[in-house]
Amino acid sequence: MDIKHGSGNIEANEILKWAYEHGLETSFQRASKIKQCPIGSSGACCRACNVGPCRLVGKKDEEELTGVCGANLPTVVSRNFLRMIAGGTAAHSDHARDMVLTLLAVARKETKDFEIKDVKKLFRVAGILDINYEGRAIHDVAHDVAMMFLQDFQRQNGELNYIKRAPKPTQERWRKWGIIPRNIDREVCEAMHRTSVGVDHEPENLLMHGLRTALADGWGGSMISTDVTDILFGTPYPMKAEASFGIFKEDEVNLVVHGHEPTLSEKIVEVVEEKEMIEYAKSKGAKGINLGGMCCTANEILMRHGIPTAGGFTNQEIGILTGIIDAITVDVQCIMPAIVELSKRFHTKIITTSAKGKMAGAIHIQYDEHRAKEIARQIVRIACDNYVNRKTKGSHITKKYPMIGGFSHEYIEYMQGGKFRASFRPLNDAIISGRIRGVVGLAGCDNPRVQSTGLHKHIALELIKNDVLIVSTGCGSAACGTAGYLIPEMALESAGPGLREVCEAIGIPPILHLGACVDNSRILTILSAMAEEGGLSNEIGGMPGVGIAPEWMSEKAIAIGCYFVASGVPVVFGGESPVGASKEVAKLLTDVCFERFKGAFHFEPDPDKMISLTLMYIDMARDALKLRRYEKGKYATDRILMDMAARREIERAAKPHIGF
Ligand code: BF8
Repeated sequence: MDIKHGSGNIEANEILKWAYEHGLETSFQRASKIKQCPIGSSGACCRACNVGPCRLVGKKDEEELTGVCGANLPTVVSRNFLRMIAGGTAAHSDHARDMVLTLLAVARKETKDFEIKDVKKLFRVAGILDINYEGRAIHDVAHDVAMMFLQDFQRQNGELNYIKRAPKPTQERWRKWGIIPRNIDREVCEAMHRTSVGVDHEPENLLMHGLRTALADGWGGSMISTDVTDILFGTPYPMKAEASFGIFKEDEVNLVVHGHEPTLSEKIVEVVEEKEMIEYAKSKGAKGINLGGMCCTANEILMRHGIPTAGGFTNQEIGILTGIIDAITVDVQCIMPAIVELSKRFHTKIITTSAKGKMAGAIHIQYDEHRAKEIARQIVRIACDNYVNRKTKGSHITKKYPMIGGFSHEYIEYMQGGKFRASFRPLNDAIISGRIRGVVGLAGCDNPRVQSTGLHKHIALELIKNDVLIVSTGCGSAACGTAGYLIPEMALESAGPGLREVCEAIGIPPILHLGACVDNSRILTILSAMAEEGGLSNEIGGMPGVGIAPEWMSEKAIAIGCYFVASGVPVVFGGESPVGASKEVAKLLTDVCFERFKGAFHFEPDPDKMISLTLMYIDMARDALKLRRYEKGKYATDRILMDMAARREIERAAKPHIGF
């Protein structure tokens, strides 16, 4: 299949081929028809006021290329980038706010539909927040935790609650450069203010506020969301599930939950098990109710209940093309409006549930945490009623892959020493000895402009071959799951000898599914625990770890990339660079960020160069920490399929960073 019309997933490609033959369009065809605007995609289009838009192109030096008001190219590029960070931070953090409000409703006993499932986690979080929990009623502690989290959306000065979870040297860097967030809403609001016409014109000043805003996401919105979700629904531990389009069943009602906030989907998981609901499905001629997930909602319910996933962002239309999804319920983020039109060619009902996210042509059922179960039942009944309307033949295929998901911070700690000796010592030791060369967070979206999910697969395979342990989140996890990579056998088949030994000893896959996109915050706390454990870097910066988002498309991915960079993790993103128009801004994001925080933000479209850059950062960190660099008497990097010219080019590009 043509790379422009295909996914990197075999089953998805089969369905796409069928759709192509039947004249049905998806994001893959639209991406090949609609060319990216080269000016906008490189950050050079200024839309800050109605004098423009001004397109800053031409042969002059970048400082001399200006819009009508005189804003030059580096200013415009950094303003556009800051707006992306603000958008991503707002999305994760508004999700977090809803989670906290649900926790508050539970604490105040305003809803009977939710409870505190993980009291241990509640007490752990209370302890971090310096809230006394011993001998107190659970609901009182939950109330104090929720109120403390709400402060992160309110206080005008001071620091976010969770800043203290970072290693002290990391915090010191943030204080030195003035990027500690005060409250999430303030940083997002200020980002919008600074980037409105005629305010902040200094690229460095704009980008430092960008990092502050991003930290409000990573150590604020995303981390709060992860913790509150664990408190309400349980901290994940490894759970068997299945992935790909074969999860849908011909003879059952197929209902898909898609989006991000896990409150309603948790209730749907419960009600599909109710006898009354199953009888209702049977009354419509189905054998039962089959629940599946998509995007990050899928990750949330997969890692807590083993609910199967149909995949990530680009799979939402392909799911409809199977012809056997009876209803898809969506809430917020990463929902393609195209699914409404496509669903009309089949019988699939699209149900929106958030006042923040409606679509013309969809059914809207307003979610309310105070009557969540009742709403969940209403949605399940719609799916059951629609089962009888399956007429149009789709392209259902039955292949699915087993997978394991749900490696939380707490479980990773537990798996390294059991209940009484849980620690990060074995992981640190494996890195020190060189059995594990480094750790990569494989995150971010899948993207129809590249061979969607194909880059995740390629990069994941090459890295585990090179003894790099992968932790995956979001659609990165979905891509690995639908490729059949999230099983322990992958270690035997594809991992390098050191990584294989570690995986076999613990009984884990070489790619650990950590959850949804907000769960990238779990990577931050894991890195902080590794720093505290000792033997590696005493801060997050300087660890042999890198973040990769090969197919990113969302502003949320940019916010995640930036909070990793500010926390000290080098990051490599694929695709076009949103700051590609300005060398000055690109330099600020690489050299300057590295100097200040030990993180750097690279955009590199070539997948093999992405891998080389990643291994180079890992090996540089290993060298600086004086860890073993050789594997069986040769440089581990020799395994990468790159010619010397390409290697020299990357080393030259990274030269200013060498010497930590
Ligand atoms: O938050 S990885 S496409 S689904 S933005 Fe969206 Fe990207 Fe997927 Fe979850 Ni994250």
